[in-house]
Amino acid sequence: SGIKRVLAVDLGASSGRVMLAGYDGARLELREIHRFDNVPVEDGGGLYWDAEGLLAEIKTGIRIAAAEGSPILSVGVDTWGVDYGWIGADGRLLRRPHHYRDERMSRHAEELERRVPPAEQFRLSGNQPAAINTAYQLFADLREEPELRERAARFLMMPDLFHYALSGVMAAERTILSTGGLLSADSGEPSALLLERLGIPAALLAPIVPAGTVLGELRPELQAELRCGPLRVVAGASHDTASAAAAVPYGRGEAASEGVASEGTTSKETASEGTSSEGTAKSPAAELQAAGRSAKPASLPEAAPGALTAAPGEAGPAAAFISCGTWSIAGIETPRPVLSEAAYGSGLTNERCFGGGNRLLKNITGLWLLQECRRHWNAAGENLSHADLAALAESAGPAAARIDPDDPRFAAPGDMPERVRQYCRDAGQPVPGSRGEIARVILESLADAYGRAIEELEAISGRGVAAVHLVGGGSRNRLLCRLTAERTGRVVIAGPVEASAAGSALVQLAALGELDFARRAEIVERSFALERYLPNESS
Ligand code: ADP
Ligand code: LRH
Repeated sequence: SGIKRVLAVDLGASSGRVMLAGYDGARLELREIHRFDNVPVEDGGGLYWDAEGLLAEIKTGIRIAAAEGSPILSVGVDTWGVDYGWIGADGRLLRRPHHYRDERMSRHAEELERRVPPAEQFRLSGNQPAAINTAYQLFADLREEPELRERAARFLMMPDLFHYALSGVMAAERTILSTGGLLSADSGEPSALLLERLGIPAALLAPIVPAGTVLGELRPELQAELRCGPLRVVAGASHDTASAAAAVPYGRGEAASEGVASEGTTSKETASEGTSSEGTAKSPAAELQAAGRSAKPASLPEAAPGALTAAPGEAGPAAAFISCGTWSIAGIETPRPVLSEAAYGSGLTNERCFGGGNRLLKNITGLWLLQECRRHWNAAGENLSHADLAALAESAGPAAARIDPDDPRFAAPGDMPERVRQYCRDAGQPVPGSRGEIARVILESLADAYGRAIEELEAISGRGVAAVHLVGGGSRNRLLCRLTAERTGRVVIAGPVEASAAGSALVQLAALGELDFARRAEIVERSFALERYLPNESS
């Protein structure tokens, strides 16, 4: 048939999925083949990822997809940022990869700062100096486990690790490597200066490849084991945020907010047009009506997809995105890394895109806060789904307190509901009581943080932000979408939900010569139900 199929494996910090993407030349169809939780492992006080378990899940997904019988061209894996595994001289993983929330990093902060002052780290790499950065983690490992200097042949970032297991080829894909503070912002090559200051031997890095590199074929043993054909292994934009950004349908709906960004006021319209075709999902307009507010359909001009705003990196109004999963990453694409004092001071970071551009980003502690609350409540006998929590937050009504989602007290796993309460107590604010109230405090605080981040991105990039694309699992949370429209004062275009998998599929198909990436926005618009939320007056 004319349908080209690829497998997109998307591993988030909270869950993983194997998605089968079919492209017929116009639309991309994504179908979930296999989904699993990504559960960190605690061992001897350390926090790790179960890499072997994740590989087994990836293999299960490939096996199930192959059993359907239609030919599959390729498989590609994208994952969360900054983490990596150590590979020994025999080509095997030396031990479980550390989780970025592992607490060992606190023991090295002082020495790291002495070796590379944070402002210099930013200037050199373009990455905000956060404790979770790959460069810092490598430094900590080499100090705490000096034997690694003898035993380790390489370190491989998480997607590279899985691509290696699948193809036998070791490579360092640039978008994922660019999350860790190791690359020079200017060249995109390893920074010799940073490596030297941190005592990280350059030989530990695998050869660097650009996003969209066909690494090889699935290893013959795996083809036999999984009963599948010789599908290729493609290193796509293998950082999940880079993949998600590759699926942002820039151009759609931005014109609707003209005047909003420039005048700095919010639209008088209180409704947005729902385009969802998902099951029984209510449109935002219907939801607002249900909530007792007036709703009238917004008049949005029909325009050629992609024609409403300048492409990323060009002058003129831009669309920003917020990739909303375990983390919330607010970003805007720029032609080059932005290394100004203001960017550093505002906590922004720069990461590489598929195709070579730059993303100027703010990493905000995201739905992690809600995930940990859910874990805590469910451990105590509840059985709350993500949708249940969103509904509780909705019915709790506006929150009377706010937290700073990025406060360090929220970083490690633990009793998140109590930490939220304690934060409010310490700040002399009303303390939320019920589950819904706590969830509402979190969601409103996140939306506030998004509002601040969009202002900063706009000011520092010098590009007016006309619209915000909210993608990832969090785009399922209508309250969050609505609050984001309110607090950013911009039209919010929600979806795709599975943006990282969609981006992975688009990049794989482009790498195989089956898709023109320049048409991606139009393809995404045609393929996924996107919903628009207009900023309104009441909050
Ligand atoms: P990651 O890739 O980081 O693991 P996802 O993009 O899968 O994260 O997003 C997961 C988050 O999406 C959950 O923590 C939850 O807050 C939100 N989410 C998922 N499904 C729903 C839903 N039905 N309603 C509301 N929120 C949801
Ligand atoms: C989101 C993400 C983000 C950060 C974090 C560690 O999943 O990739 O961009 O790098 O994980």
